[in-house]
Amino acid sequence: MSDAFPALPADFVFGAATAAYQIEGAHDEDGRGPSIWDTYCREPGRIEGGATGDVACDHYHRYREDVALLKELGVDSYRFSIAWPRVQPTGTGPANQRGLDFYDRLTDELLAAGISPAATLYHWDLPQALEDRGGWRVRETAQRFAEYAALVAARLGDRIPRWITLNEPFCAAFLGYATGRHAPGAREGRGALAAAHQLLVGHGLAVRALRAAGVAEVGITLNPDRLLPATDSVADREAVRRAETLHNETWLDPLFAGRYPRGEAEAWGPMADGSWREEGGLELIGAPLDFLGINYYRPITLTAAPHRDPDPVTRTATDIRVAECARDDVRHTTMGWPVDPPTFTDLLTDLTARYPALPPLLITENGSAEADTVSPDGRVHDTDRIDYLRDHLTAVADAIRAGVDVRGYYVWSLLDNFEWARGYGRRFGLIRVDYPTQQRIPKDSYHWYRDLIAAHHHDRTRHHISTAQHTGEQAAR
Ligand code: IFM
Repeated sequence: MSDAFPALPADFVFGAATAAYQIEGAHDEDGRGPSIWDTYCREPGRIEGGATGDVACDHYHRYREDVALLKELGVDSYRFSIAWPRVQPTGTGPANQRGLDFYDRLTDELLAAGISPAATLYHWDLPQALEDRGGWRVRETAQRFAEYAALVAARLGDRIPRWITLNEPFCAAFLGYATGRHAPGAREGRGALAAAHQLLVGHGLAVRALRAAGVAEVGITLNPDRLLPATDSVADREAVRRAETLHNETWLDPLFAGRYPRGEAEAWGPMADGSWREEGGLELIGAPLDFLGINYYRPITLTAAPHRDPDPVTRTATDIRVAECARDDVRHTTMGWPVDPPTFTDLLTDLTARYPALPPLLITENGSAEADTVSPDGRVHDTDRIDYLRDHLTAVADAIRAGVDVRGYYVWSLLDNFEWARGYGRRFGLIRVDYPTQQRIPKDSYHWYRDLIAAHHHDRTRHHISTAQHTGEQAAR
């Protein structure tokens, strides 16, 4: 491995990630039904610039070109998500085969390119018909999710080895049902806690369905946060404590410690009565997993926000937006997020210490939104993104050296895409997308990542050859 690149284990998996609603477009083709994001984007004032995912990167029609770019990049694995409303337009009933056909074609294209597919079942695009019946607040949605998982696995489970049930359920529950910053745009503390629980139950039921279908690997992707108090004051430390419950323990405790979060009574008061939980929930949620996916971008520095909102859940979820401090000691990306790679190592080592039952980790997202421009030479010289990726991969290598079991890393994202409430103004891609023409321009970071992967593969081959030679020589002796 060249000195310019972080040293990672020989069998480390390099990948790139995307999500259906952010790239596919084709919002009403081949029988796809509306999702909560189609509805939310049409509500005035929700999305910057009034953008929608109707066309996005037109990946639905251009997936062959995009897989060719992945092949050229040299990734071992590609993480994409499956749109539930393509498979079940109203969230129930038999599979819409035309919807599944798309993922069938994509999967075969990836396999033919030598790339291992990794599929996320839920990256936030709930069929609108299910939201109309209560959405993630109700148990029925968790049950429907498991049925959907079974339909998809029956068609694709023989060729997709790696399955992720949910992506960042924190966002689905608390941005979707508490702050209203994501679809479906609700602001209800109790509803958000119920959604958090039913998302986890849905995960547990989907794990069962995927295991029954015999798929190779099952996991979930969380976005645990590294939360830091702005000062040592009691108020700031309490703000961090409540945020710990909301962001981290709500997910990690039932999944990996067999308990509901200890801090919830203190954080949510009477709302923490758990009236929405059923018996046996913990057993279902805590089913053993093959890996935990971690999405990490930046630390959050918090100061206590003025408590205007009487609902402790919506208040804590909203506090993050109100109380997150900009820092003057580090650079910020165009998301306004501070760049502080050592906090990534801290997060990974801390999680490993706090949750002894954690399965192996995969970094399922990491990347940065930068103010990219096309230079007169026709290229995108995104040196800030290269620095970000190198420094975060180095942070992962440091965590591995400290004893954390990290098996792979997926860059977010392959393509510039629809960044939810921020519309198309934030660019995370290794590949620039010129939206009016849909032209793809690989950025300098794409070439950097390609070289890193090639160097790693080269070293791996050399290692195998020298090990084989060594073993051969020993046998000959
Ligand atoms: O674009 C999102 C992705 O959908 C989920 N994780 C964070 C990314 C950047 O905000």
